[in-house]
Amino acid sequence: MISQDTIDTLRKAEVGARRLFIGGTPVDAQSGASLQVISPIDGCPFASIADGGAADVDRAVKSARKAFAKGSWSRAAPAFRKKVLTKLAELVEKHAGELAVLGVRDNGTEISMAYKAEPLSAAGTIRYYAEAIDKIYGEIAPTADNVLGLIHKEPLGVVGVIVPWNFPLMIGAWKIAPALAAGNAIVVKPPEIASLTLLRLAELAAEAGLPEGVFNVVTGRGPVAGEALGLHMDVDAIAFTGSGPVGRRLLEYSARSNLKRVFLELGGKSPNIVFADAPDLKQTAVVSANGIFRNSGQVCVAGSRLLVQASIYDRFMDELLKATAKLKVGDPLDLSSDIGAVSSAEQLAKNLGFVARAAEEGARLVTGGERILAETGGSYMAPTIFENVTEQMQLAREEVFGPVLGVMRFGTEEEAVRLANATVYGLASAVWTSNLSTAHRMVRAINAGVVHVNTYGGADITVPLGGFKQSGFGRDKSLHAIEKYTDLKTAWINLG
Ligand code: TXE
Repeated sequence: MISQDTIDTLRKAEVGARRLFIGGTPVDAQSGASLQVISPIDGCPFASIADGGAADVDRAVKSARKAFAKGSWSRAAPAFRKKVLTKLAELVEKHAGELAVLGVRDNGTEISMAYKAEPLSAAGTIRYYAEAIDKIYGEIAPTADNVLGLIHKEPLGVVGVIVPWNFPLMIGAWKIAPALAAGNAIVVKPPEIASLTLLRLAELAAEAGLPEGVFNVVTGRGPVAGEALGLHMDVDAIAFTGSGPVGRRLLEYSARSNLKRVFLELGGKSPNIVFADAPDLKQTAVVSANGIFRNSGQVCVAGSRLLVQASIYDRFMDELLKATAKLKVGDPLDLSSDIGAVSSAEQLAKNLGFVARAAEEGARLVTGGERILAETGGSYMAPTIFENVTEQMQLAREEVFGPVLGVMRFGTEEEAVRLANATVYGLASAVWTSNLSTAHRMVRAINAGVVHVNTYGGADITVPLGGFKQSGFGRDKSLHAIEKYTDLKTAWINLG
């Protein structure tokens, strides 16, 4: 773990004006425009990023296409690609402190979480796909004797990567690493409110020996730079994590342009289901509180709907409130903070809007519900719990993406399944029970990409992540993710 002294030194580092990264070098946006970077820690600007536009995206895509066609990455020996990506993983680890603190200044995630979840996790992801490069084989089809059917796996070409601000490095790496491992060139559009770590990652990739033009970054606004990437005629695929409305736009852009593939990881309203026979109510409460409140609830798999069996309801709520009260909200660069700042003033206002509507609709506020530490100038929110939430309420249907938990009670297993599946989402879920049969039945019955049993979150890189229903399609993580970034080519050879 990083020390408080190191954090306190790094937090003062000058960041200045950051430029786009195209063709292996920093460049200005063609318009010369820039965007201020405001830290949610204190509401103060501390850097600026280039406000990239369509011309910059075009330049980045051309640079990526040129690098792809040249073949110094796309057709390089797998051993070379493995060496470069392994070196990149090492560099990310070496600069973990710098990257973690830079990211926290940008998006407010508590450093105790960000240090592991951002640079260290990204390094692990990059190393995982680096290791995979020389272990993936093509196939020989089971044909008749007079022909040979070969199935080649080829990179797609130019892949656009659009990621959100909650964990830009971790989520970015889930897409960047397999896309690069497969031999693609990429253009990354970071989130406008948290671009700094991905810009730094591109520099480290160049230092690791990635040929110029293979990894480009265009910072800027979603509806401008993001839209230009989505509409570009020479981008072969877009890998996206973010909101449902933008996911839908990307599908439209694809239809209106070149039918590029679009992979979407969208939001969730994930149920966390506690049965009366949960192994340890106290521990279940602690993990459940962390499962919604860490990073101020800005986690795509956050357990934002808590379903508690009626017979233990009062006891469990008691434990949950105790666990929540112990979570310390504060300066995200203080190692003792369990929860940092909400990513921006806009997001905080949106969260408070959800709170007001939940109260209007008749849910009962148990704790929190307000902005705190306003004197810092930053965006901090108290962990918030509502009970008596019904499935019709906004709080049960829409993703808040903030530290707001809605609690419902259930009687039977059937009722739990019905409530769990009563949303348009299907990203994550959890079941707490000591009964193996209940656990397995629930795993089958819940419509979600992941069902945790007796834990919440924490799955490693070896397993896929992604949603059912309107939580999107296409999986990040695991060897399955590489398939998204490769195309199959058949060679049908007449042997005479
Ligand atoms: O997301 P957006 P925002 C949800 C969450 C949150 C809400 C808004 O509910 O409150 O979305 O967050 C880029 N064409 N999630 O506004 O807008 C944008 O620049 C192309 C849940 O940050 O989806 C950024 O890089 N790109 C989610 C990225 O899309 C566009 C994580 C995501 O931004 C674009 C994030 C456009 N027209 C938000 N408009 C999760 N569950 O993980 C924006 N972008």
